[in-house]
Amino acid sequence: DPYANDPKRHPALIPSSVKPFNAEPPVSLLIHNYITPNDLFFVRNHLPVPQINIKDFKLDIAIDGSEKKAKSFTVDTLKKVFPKRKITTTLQCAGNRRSEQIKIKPVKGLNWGMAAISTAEWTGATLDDVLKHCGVDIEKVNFAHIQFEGMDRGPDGTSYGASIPMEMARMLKNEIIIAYEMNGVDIPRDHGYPLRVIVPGTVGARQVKWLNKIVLSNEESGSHWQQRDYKGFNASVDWDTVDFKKSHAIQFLPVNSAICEPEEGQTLEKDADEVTLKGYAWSGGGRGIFRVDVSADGGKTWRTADLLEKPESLKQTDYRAWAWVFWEATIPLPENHDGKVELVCKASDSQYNVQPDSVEGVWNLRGCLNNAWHRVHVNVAK
Ligand code: MTE
Ligand code: MO
Repeated sequence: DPYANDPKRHPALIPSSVKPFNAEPPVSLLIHNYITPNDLFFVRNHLPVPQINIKDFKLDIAIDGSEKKAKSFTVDTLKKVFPKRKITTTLQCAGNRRSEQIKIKPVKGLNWGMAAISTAEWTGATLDDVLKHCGVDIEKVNFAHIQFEGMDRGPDGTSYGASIPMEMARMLKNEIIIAYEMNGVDIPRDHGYPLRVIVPGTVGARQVKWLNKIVLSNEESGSHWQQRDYKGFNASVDWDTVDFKKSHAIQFLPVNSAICEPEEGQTLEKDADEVTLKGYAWSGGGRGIFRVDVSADGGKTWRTADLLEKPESLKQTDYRAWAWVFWEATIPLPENHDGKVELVCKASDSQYNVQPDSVEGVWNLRGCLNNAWHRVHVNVAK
């Protein structure tokens, strides 16, 4: 069993698959802590967790077609040679909220609820510093992509891999880090021990765990996950007509939000005339959240939620906002509600991108990128 050496996991995590291990925390716990505790951080593994002996571990940096220019670093060297950079980011899987798409029409992918998203403070060396040390200037280099390879391997021997365009590395200069700590401790095995790349504002799939190779190249990563997965399609594309070559790899994520309290199917207090909603909102690309709107009548009328203060130490602006915001709103219930109420939330980000209204409109055969208005149905006891 290639999964026999996987680490122990927190019993509160809700698995969507066990081998490989994939799990999300209960939503009530998700919004309990602005920084997700490591053992409650959602886990998305495509393969067995590799067993790594730190004594033998090296990160190789290579330039495509010129193996001679490869440089290697131990984790100790990364810690000693480069200034420590800390960054708090929210990491979201492209499949977050997929279960809402599955309800409409089956898709291929894990049945994620709304907690395939978590936030941590990462510490590491910036990619920029490390490349500079290798004689590479991100501003001037001619290669079009940066590829990342992990140490987890499939039965055919190929490892997990992904890439980002060099243009993104330039935009995110000083923000992309080769992380060795997660919330102040060594990165736990499930999350990439000993190294993972953190690309703020970007889909989880590019933030390669168990990172042991970086390649500068004119090609995107050739991996299955870059080429034949994690891409967007319209709702009419099916498995007979899909052409992965014609779609872009998902990178920066769209604006999203979800109601974590109350939960679907919950019964509110007897004769309640108002309801308190709590949840999260986040957008990719560094776009902060300008507003979260909530409705208690399925989206006919709206009120604006309160955005809760982020920790002072974050110092993130509306245009370099890498971490989520929590929000709350207490709103009246509609007068003629028949005991059933549809609660809705939607967020606007700092470029005034707004969540689309229907899951039908964003449905796709892989069930990725669900950022439709989030709806929760509750009962009101009479
Ligand atoms: N890196 C490696 N090496 N192997 C993986 O399976 N999964 C990716 C990404 N990096 C993956 C990986 C995906 S799809 C996501 S959403 C994130 O890791 C999940 O990170 P987490 O498990 O720390 O939450
Ligand atoms: Mo993912």
